[in-house]
Amino acid sequence: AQQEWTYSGPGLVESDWPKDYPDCGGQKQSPINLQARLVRFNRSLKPLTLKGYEDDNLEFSMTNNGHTVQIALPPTMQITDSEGTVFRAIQMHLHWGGGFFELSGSEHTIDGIRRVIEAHFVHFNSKYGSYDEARNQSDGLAVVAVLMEIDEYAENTNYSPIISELLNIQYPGEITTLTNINIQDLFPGDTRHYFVYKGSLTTPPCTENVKWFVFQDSVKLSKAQVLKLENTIKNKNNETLHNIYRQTQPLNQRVVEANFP
Ligand code: SG7
Ligand code: ZN
Repeated sequence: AQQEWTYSGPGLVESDWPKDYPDCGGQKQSPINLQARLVRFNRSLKPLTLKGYEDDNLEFSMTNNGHTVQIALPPTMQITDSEGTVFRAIQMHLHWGGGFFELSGSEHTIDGIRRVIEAHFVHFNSKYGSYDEARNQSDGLAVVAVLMEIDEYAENTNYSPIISELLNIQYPGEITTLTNINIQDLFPGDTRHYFVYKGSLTTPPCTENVKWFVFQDSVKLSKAQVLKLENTIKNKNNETLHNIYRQTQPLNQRVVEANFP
């Protein structure tokens, strides 16, 4: 029987993921350190086109799945990449740090610096009929990553609907409904510039079929908003979820591109 995966235990700890999930030991894993010196500037990469994201009359379910908080997104929300490939949304979730030392908890780092929070918007290639069909295809997935930082006292009201519902999903399996939220507003104001590379899911099964887009610009949350996220959500052992990010993985033969110098 497979043990439940975790970051630091009890259960299958990060360094042991490859024992039960062989792809986690692969050569194209995520996250990575985005090292400016090694990034290839490609001026022909166009900005992502977002469609269906701006609709603000929708309701979304948000759940605590024991590993993170996750918001279900409809397939009508889609991104088109520079090559014209259309990816449909399935969900967004967050990675954070916290704990006694108030550590940062993003998954990607930039020149070795970890940001406070990282949001992942998971998409599947629209040439497949559903996420389940796409999930094991080599060109199946795309994840758009938003890095977040602290702006001490400035509440980010775009994120307030999420933060204020967290108390209703403290425990794994709990589910709540978000209203009055605009998903496009969860992205940075300027989404033109991004890093792009080929990698994997950052959790088991670590499938190496993810086209990663990491926006250059970050989003800012107030200190109070960050602390509420870091200190509210519990796992199934009734422990507060802290530092739910994977260590950066070797770049190996890959090249990271960016559409900004
Ligand atoms: C989070 O990250 C969850 C997972 C997600 C995983 O733990 O949101 O989603 C579910 C449905 O549990 O796994 C397959 C999948 O989306 C890895 O996603 S990530 O690579 O973007 N971090
Ligand atoms: Zn993630």
